[in-house]
This record gives sequence, C-alpha cells and structure tokens, in this order.
Amino acid sequence: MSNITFTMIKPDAVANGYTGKIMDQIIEAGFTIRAMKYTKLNVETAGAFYNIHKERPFFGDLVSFMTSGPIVAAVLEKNNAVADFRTLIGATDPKKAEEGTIRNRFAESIEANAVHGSDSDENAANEASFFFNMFERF
Ligand code: FUP
Repeated sequence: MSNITFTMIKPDAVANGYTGKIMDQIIEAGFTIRAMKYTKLNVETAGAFYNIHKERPFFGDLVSFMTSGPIVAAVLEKNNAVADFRTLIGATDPKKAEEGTIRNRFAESIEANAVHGSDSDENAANEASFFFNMFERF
C-alpha cells in the first residue's frame, strides 16, 4: 500500500468557484499536499490521461469537457491514500455519491463530476508523474 494519490479539481468545479471549498475538505480529511498546479489540459494531454477509456462511447465528450477550462492538479499524501480519497469523493455518478462526499456536494453530473481520484497505487504514481516532475513535488 502506497500513501499517495493524485487528484484533479475538474473544469466544472473550478468554474463554479469550488476550488477552495474542495481543497479545504481534502485537507480537513487529513491529506497533505505534496504537489499542486493550476493548469489546463488540451486534446493531446486529456486524451493521454484518459487513454484507458479511449474505446468507451463517452471518450470524446470526456475529452471535450476536460479541456473546456482550467483544472487544479495535485498529489496528496495520507495513509491508505487511494482508498480513503475515493471514499471522500464518492461514486462517479454524483446521484449515487453518499451525502457529504465531494461529488455529492459539488458535482453536476457523471461527466462533470467535480474531481478525479486515482483508482490504484500504480495509477496514482503514473498520474502524479504525468503532471509533476521531481522539482515540483515536496
Ligand atoms: P472514476 O474513477 O470515479 O473517476 O470513474 P471512471 O474511471 O469510471 O471514469 C472516469 C471519468 O469518465 C469520470 F470521472 C467521468 C467520465 N465518465 C463519463 O463521462 N461517463 C460514464 O458513463 C463514466 C465515466
């Protein structure tokens, strides 16, 4: 079990002004920020990040949405980070996300679902190094 996970605050949540509230909930839940940046994906970088979904029917819409505005990317540390962060954010579809979870509070839809959270230690490591080099992680 590794102790880092990777997150993005997605374009819907940034545009809706929820960046501060979401970061506050993450820190209150015991996560420490190890890297963070405000940036914007393009078709190439969003397509590469979601490459695992490239055959899925929603892939084109997902890339359009994820390139529609700026995001906040971050590497977070905590014991059991991957699983605990997925509990904190709730189900992919905010209609199914538990009361009080980040997606329950801030997401609009299954696509515009406010935040990303890595689904395994291996993906957390890969996603963190996709966004951050060794000089950007503390
Ligand atoms: P999650 O791990 O909860 O982020 O969910 P997935 O890896 O299954 O999906 C990644 C992203 O694809 C979701 F955040 C939103 C998008 N998606 C859709 O737009 N429609 C779907 O039916 C499923 C996922």
